[in-house]
Amino acid sequence: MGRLIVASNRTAAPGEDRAGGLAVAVWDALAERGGVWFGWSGAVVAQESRGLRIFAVGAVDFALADLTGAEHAGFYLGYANRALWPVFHYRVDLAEFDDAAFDTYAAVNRRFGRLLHGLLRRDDTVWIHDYQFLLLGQELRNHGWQGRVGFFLHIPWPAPEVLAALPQHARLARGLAECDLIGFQTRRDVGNFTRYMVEQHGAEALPDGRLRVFGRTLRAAAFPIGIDADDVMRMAESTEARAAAHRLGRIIENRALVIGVDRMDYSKGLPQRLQAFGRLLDEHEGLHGRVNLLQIAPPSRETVDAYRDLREELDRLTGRINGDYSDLDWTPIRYLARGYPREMLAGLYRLARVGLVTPLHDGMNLVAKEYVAAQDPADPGVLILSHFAGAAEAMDAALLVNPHDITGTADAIRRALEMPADERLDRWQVLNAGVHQNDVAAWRRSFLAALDGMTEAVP
Ligand code: ADQ
Repeated sequence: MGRLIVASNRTAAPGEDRAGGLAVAVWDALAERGGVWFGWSGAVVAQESRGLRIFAVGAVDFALADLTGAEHAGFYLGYANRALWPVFHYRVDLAEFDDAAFDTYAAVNRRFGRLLHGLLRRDDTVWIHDYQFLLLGQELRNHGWQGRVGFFLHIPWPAPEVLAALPQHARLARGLAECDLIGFQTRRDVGNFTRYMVEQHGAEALPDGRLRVFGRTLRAAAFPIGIDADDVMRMAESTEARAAAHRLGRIIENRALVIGVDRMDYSKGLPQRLQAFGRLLDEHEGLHGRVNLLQIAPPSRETVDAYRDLREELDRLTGRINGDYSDLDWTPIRYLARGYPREMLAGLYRLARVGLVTPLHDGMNLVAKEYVAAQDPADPGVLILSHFAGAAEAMDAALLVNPHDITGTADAIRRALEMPADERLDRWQVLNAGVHQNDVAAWRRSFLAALDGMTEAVP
């Protein structure tokens, strides 16, 4: 079996955060098979250095390219984060359609495609990740690459009516179709993708489930990503986890804890979540002084305006709710705009009676799975999960909510707080079994098995 070549915008090269589930999964796959992890170095440099930095870490070779300032602005901050991210998360209103940014996006995919192609050997398998590299497969083909190319999209594939708003959607779809296997988080994404290809590009569904489009045959399928559940369970019992739970526990005393943990992003439904908690307090005086919301949300992409606006909105909402309800010895919302080590998070998940995961749209949402895996099996908490998280497709033993329905979400929090122990346990056992069974190792194995099993790499 040939080498595995993974291409992703960020890698787990030394100095990067290697603790995330995806980093671990990709790392294991590369270590098992031998291979190369190709991507952006994270550095933004002057025009001169445009080659690859190649070095080995154990069995894994890294091949990293820098971005110039103009590339970083147009490709990453521009097209990827100001156009693709909002449209794919149904926020066409926040998207900025800038032709020049798209040109830079295409040019970076072209340059990275050339660099990546230079690394490839005949029997390698290429696995491209996410929305930054929708055109990378096509660039490899342009250089004559005929081997297998897989692609996995970590974010949702939106409904065709929404995607059609993106001026370059057809160009992107044409490029993506050069991949042999296109993996999505959910069946809903596969359905949206298939319908888009059929309606917009006349794709034909073949009897074996593959799609014939743009003169190529490809397969689209769902591979829901998981976490390293054993590792999260272990972390939740670590000294660091216990210390974090103890530190917070001293302050909240015997009040029930509701926890939210998210990258600060408008897709995560944070204002609606705070409003729902506010509504809970509006409607249930009996809960005053008896419940706390801990929201951890480290800012991300702060140079993009929409993210600065979100930060201000969250500051304002927290201030208002705390202003309305705080007492001498109780502040209802603790809002921490920073990241924490994963062990500490696991300890806080375990302490929390309720895990509140209410994105407006999310490819999967790993926090939902981490919350479940971190629970005390003898006394687990309750997961409240948005219908619009990819995770909801397989986690219907959670309390599922529509995050736009503020009253409905507030009711779900109350129900979770009052849930009898036997129901909590029943629901958690179902969720936990799924999280362990469909873990991140199962995800990468099933994707790579499907890709390896594709006999006709190129029609
Ligand atoms: P993200 O949008 O980043 O990922 P998510 O799946 O929730 O969202 O993963 C976030 C990760 O960051 C989790 O592992 C979480 O523990 C960690 N994290 C979040 N807040 C943190 C904090 N304050 N401190 C430390 N760690 C924190 C994208 C897609 C998702 C998809 C993943 C994986 O948007 O839908 O699930 O990729 O495919």
